[in-house]
Formats: sequence, C-alpha cells, structure tokens
Amino acid sequence: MEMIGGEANKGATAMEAFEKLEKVGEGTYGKVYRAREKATGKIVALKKTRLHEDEEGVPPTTLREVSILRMLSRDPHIVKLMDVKQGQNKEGKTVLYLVFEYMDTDLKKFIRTFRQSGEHIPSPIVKSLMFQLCKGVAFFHGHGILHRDLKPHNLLMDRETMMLKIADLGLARAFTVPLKKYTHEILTLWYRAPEVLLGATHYSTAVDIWSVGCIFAELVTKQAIFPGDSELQQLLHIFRLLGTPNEDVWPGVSKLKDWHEYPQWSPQSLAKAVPNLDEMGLDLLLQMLQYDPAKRISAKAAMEHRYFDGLNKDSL
Ligand code: INR
Repeated sequence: MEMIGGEANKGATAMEAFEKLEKVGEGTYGKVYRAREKATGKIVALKKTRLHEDEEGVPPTTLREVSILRMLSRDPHIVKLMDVKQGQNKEGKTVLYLVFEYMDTDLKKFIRTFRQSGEHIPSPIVKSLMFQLCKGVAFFHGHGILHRDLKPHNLLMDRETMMLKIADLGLARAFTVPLKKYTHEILTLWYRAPEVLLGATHYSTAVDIWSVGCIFAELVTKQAIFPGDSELQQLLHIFRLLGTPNEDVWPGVSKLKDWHEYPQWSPQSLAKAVPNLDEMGLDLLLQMLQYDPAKRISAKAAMEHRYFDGLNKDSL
C-alpha cells in the first residue's frame, strides 16, 4: 500500500474507527460528514473523496496535494487536516477519507441567519471575519498556492468564538477545477474574477482577492454583490456596477480569449451598492475589486489597510 500520511497515519484503512453522523455538506470534491472518533469521542469532519482516475492506488499528484494540505493546515485560519485514510468502495475503486477538524457552521449559513432576522452583521464582526480571511489567504498565497474557489460556503466558522477557517483547499489542483460538482450541481460563479470569466489562461493570486472582495460586500449587505447565473450574466453584473472595462483601466483585457464587445456602462458608486460600509472599508473593497489583476491589492497588503486599524489583530 502506498504511503499517504505522515506520523499521524496510523491504520490508514480502518474506517471503523469513526462513527458517521449526519452529512453536513458537499465540497466540490466529495461529501462531508460529521463523525465521531470511537476511541476518543472526538467530533471530526470526514470527507470522502473518490479519486478522479480509475487507476489503482492514489495518484502521485493527489499525494502531493495531501502533503500541501497538511502543510497549509498549520495556519490557524485554514481548516486542519488531521489524518488521511485510504479505503475501497464496493466497486473496488480507491477512495480517500480526509479527517478534518469539525466546525459548526459556514459563512453561507451565518449570513443567511442574519438575512432572515433582518439584522445587520455587526461591523466589528465583519471586520474580524475579513481580517481572518485575509490572514488565511495571505498564508497560502505566501506558499504559492491559489484557492480558486473562495466563497461563503467554503469558509467555516465557530459561532461561539467567531473564528473563521478556510476549507476546500489544495485538492483543487490535483483534480483540476470541474465545471460541475460530481453531483452535477452547478458551481456558483458569483465570486469568480473577471479574468477567469474572460478566459485568461495564466491567472494569479489576484483571483482569490476578487472573491474576498465579493465576500466582503456580501458580509455587509447580506446579498451577493454579483449574482450571475451564467458566465455572460456574471460578467454583465460586474460591468454594470464597476463599468465596462477597457484597455485604459485594464491593459490587455481586449486580448483575452473570451473577450467580446459588450454594452458600455460607466462605473456606479460602490458606496450606493454597499451602504453601511464606512469610507475605509469602501477603499479596501475598491482595491480588491480592481479589474486589472496587477492593480488588485494583495492579501498581505490588505491586512495592513487602515480599515483594520483598531482591530485587536494579535488575538486572531
Ligand atoms: C460544516 C459544514 C458545518 N462543517 C457545512 C462543512 C455546514 C455546517 O462543510 C463543515 C466542515 C467541517 C468541513 O466542519 N470541517 C470541514 C468542510 C470541508 C473540510 S471541505 C473540512 O473541504 O469544504 O469539504
């Protein structure tokens, strides 16, 4: 059997060690269950991942991704991968079980409860969540890793402590980002950067910052800022608010693979689109939603932005 774990890889096939409780979510690459480790009673999140290829064993790319995931989970704002176990399904195909720490909610659910109660998310909470998000993103960007699918559903939270942790990371590269979930559920486009939508082939850490900006706006308004239902509609949502981009604001945009002629809109006020965000917050948001990826703020620079002045950063 191949080696899939480090020191923590005791009994890599013994899934009897866990009692599966309810299904809590569906990541892009597999179902996630709340589970109890029988020996300790500890509650964990168990993610069953069917491997893409039908080859035997675990492909080396996956092994590499698992080790990246282990390395990244050293950061307090990235969900901790505790163990990896290898098993087989009924058809004899290899499955991987990733054992993660358990978090009781995600940002999508958190935002929804505020939307339903009609209350705003208090601005100190928005600020704290945004800082934690920037910190986690800065950590994996610092290691040359892109997430490429940041969205509220992938941001786990502890309601008690307001700790935020980024999930659904790393394996993205082993499996290549699919258009649809393995369940054929359609993936959301709402957080996708314009360069990705326009067919850029070489994209950068800036794609994640765009998503972070969209999440920032959504925390403030409790509504997605660009809720497109197709790639074209997604672009048009962005263009209607931020203005149709051109070579002046974004050199090279008209050379991108999927660029066409679009209706010409001029930029609208971000302050009107995201009311209740203070001037400093609007400045940061604007820097995250720059069209030109090269002009978009980095996660590290965002952490130093004046919007976060007065936040007790050391406690996060
Ligand atoms: C919850 C999820 C609680 N906890 C959804 C969820 C709703 C309520 O996805 C989840 C996870 C958890 C989760 O506690 N640990 C992990 C998800 C993922 C990894 S992943 C680890 O990678 O997004 O599927």
